[in-house]
Amino acid sequence: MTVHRYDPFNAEPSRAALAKASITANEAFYVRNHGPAPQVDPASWRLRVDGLVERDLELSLKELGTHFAEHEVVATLQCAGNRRRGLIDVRDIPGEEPWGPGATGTAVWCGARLCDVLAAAGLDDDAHHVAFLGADVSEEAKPPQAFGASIPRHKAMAAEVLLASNMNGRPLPRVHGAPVRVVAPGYIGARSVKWLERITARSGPSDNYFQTQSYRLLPPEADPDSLAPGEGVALGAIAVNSDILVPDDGAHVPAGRLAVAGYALAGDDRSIVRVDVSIDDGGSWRQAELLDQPSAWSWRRWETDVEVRPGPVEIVARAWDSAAAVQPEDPAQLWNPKGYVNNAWARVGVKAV
Ligand SMILES: Nc1nc2c(c(=O)[nH]1)N[C@H]1C(S)=C(S)[C@@H](COP(=O)(O)O)O[C@H]1N2
Ligand SMILES: [Mo]
Repeated sequence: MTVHRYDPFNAEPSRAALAKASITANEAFYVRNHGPAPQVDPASWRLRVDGLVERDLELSLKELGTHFAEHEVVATLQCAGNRRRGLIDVRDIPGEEPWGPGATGTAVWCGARLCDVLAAAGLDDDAHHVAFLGADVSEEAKPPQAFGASIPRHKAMAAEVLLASNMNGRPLPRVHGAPVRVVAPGYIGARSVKWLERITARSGPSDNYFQTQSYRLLPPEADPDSLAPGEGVALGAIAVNSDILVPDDGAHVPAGRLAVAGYALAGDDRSIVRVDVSIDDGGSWRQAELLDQPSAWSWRRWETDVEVRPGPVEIVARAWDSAAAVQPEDPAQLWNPKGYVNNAWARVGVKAV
């Protein structure tokens, strides 16, 4: 893992580690923390459900596990800051982690469905959003506060959203939010709140810093340090994206036939329908083969091969989703002050010898 920061811990795996399998090993799964990872005692942990509900709930880990059926969802998480380095290359983004390709990963998540827990509490008619609060306190937030987020009611009631206590067949690791985290597939990673302690039904979105001031798409001229809450647009569903995982950027490869592989991810309920690969900067494209997807909520891996002549070669890729959205070519058009959602064409440079 490349460690961007030790305190709080932030790290991402290499392209090669991500390329290994369609399910990312826990040890190779990126970690994105905004504060110190809390050590939560599972015996005394309680999940509170309150706000615009008919009945407040307070659930122990055992109650969550026995009163609610366990479900499994294979889902890809992706940080809104994934591939930020491509935006930093356009113009510097001070104070934000320079994530490369690895702030994403796919796991088998297991736990109660959020919609089942919300049904037990009974959502009021005017509960249009469901907010989450974690146990970790972030000094990054102004003022310092626990990490929180919200998702709209229709997403909160969707079957794919889990309160996960298990990741790839193992108890949820501490860095990934033990004992229980939200997994909101198809939404930016920031909505999948770790070390979950509280679920609040609200008429509006969460008023937590990470919903009202951070993880927002701002116009290029906005100053992220003097934002009024609510400026810009809160990120939610993920935009179509892809990356090349093989070969690695900067690799020396034999001239001739070269295997190229990667992943593509469509946000929310969309799917990947096509991936194009080019070695002449988009002058001509060939369609990659789309591999079987472990679930509708996971990335779609793809592969193809290209013929490379000796010398430097830049390989580019772009994915299309079922809403006919395609990745844009130019990261300069996407640059934003917090460096979110770089879904420009994937690029890796190799030298064929
Ligand atoms: N409580 C809490 N939840 C959190 C975060 C956090 O810092 N604290 N980071 C969020 C962000 S920005 C992302 S991208 C994902 C990362 O999940 P992971 O570290 O398990 O990969 O968790 C989200 N949930
Ligand atoms: Mo994130």
